[in-house]
Amino acid sequence: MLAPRDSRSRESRRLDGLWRFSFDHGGEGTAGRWWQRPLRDAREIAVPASYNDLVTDPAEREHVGDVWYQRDVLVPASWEGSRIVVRCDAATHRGTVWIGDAEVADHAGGYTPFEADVTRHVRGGESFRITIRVNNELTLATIPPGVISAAADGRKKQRYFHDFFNYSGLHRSVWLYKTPHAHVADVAVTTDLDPQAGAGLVSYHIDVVGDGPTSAVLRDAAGAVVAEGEGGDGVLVVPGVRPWQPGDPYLYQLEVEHGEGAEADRYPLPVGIRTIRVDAARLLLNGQPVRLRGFGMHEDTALRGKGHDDARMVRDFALLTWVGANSFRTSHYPYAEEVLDYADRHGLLVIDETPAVGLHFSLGHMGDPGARTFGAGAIGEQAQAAHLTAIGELIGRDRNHPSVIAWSIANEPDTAEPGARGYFAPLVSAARELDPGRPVCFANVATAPPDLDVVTDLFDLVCVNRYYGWYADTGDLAEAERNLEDELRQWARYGKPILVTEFGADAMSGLHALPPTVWSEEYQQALIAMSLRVFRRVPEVIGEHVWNFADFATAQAVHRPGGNHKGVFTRDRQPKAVAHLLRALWRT
Ligand code: BDP
Repeated sequence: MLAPRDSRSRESRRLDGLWRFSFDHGGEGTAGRWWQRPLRDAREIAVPASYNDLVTDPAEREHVGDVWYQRDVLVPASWEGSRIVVRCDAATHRGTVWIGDAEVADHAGGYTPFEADVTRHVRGGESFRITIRVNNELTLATIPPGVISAAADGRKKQRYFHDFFNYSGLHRSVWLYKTPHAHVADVAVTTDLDPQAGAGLVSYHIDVVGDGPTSAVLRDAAGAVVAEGEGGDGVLVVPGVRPWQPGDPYLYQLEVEHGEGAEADRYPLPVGIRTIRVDAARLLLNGQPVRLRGFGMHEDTALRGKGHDDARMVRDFALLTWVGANSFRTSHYPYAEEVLDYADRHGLLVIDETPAVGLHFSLGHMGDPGARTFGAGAIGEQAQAAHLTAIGELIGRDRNHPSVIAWSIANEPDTAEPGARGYFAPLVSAARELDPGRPVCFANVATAPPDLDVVTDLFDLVCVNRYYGWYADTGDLAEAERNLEDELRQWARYGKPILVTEFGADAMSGLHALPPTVWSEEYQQALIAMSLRVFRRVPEVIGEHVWNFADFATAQAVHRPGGNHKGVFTRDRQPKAVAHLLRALWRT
């Protein structure tokens, strides 16, 4: 799905700001048709933002069910006669949209966009009422999964199996945009390099609606035309190509056109020309081995929760550069498209993850000992269908980003359970079919080591989350060092690149201990230093992503004092001691 972009033929407006807002504690809004009139007793709330940390009542912060957003929108008079679309970048976890009295869209999946053609419901120069119902319930049919129960007073209670707070609401922009009726509906681009000829290849496929010719023009960053093509499919040859890579994230601009003459629709798409390939135990970017240094991250800040915020994004990327990182994983859901655009422009490599987190019902403090995950009554056909949709929407949204180098289709599923193989095999095939060009991976959990895991051979990379020295061998870094190396050497037998997608320790900023003990900044530093030493002794390890970039909010739990403190940076993005160590090691 194409992100809204302005051009000669397209114009867009973000409907960000204050919306009317109501909690639907009694679950009455749908039967009461709340979209048909101004919301009663509404307060104002900010969009984009999670609503949870903007309120003061615990029952509202932890609300499970529907909330309602509403506002009036004026359509510019000059848009009359155009095709008009409403788009919602993220409604977590389900969004339903009404324009006036008409339902125009309903979408499950909290981190991918959806849109509706609303041309027949609105008029240029007039206002309309938009109402969005957002539901945050997680069940065995959703990705991520959860279980809902009833409290004694009748309130719904949400349980989930992942370690970040279930922030809810309109987390990203809502848009109104216009295009011509005959328009570019979608564009898919893949790129290749011909080193002998020193040329780049840009293959494109354009989906259109309506009559008229279709064409594509590729310009360099200075605006000079480097190649042109006619028709909806083609391969553009770029002599003297300047490949996209960290340190030199050079972007060409593809302008796709469809329709007649001055009325034609134009869609501009930045294109980075690069290749990514797995060759035995090496990951090759533009034919050269690449080593990944970076983090698993979260979209998480005080007050805004998971609401996208350009200020946070700019600060996060400044810190990534400062610390010497070249990559990150969008743990544990697709991030805002603005983040990927920014990564494209700044040369960061991204492992792009679906929201399939918590598919492990017996895991540690979040699960129940012995609980089964895969099969009827648990993660069954409905969840698998939702997971498949999530993979399709992730790839459909992000496939044109040069920064995205791999798809991670799940985090820490219970892949020691035999049922995991039947569950994952079709999902991996679907991902490969949708994008034959990028490696497919998932992040393996500690309870599924090489002798128990049943799915790793299906994937291109071995990605492991390991907490030796923290959840295992707590406080004993000598033992942790032996066990970590021993396990990585077992994974090396797959002959595939190994990326350690998580390792780390909680550290309370300002807590010091010599000799180092758990929860101190010194212990976090010692554990990470130990882990990096081990990774450098195992040649198949091609990357290290510390968990986590910054401290983040979780569900309330006795072992999570104010959230998860495995951040290398605090939640307000200041360095802990370990940040300086990483900077010294990564920037050399
Ligand atoms: C892993 C999860 C991650 C958690 C982390 C932790 O992948 O989401 O936050 O452990 O416990 O199990 O800190």
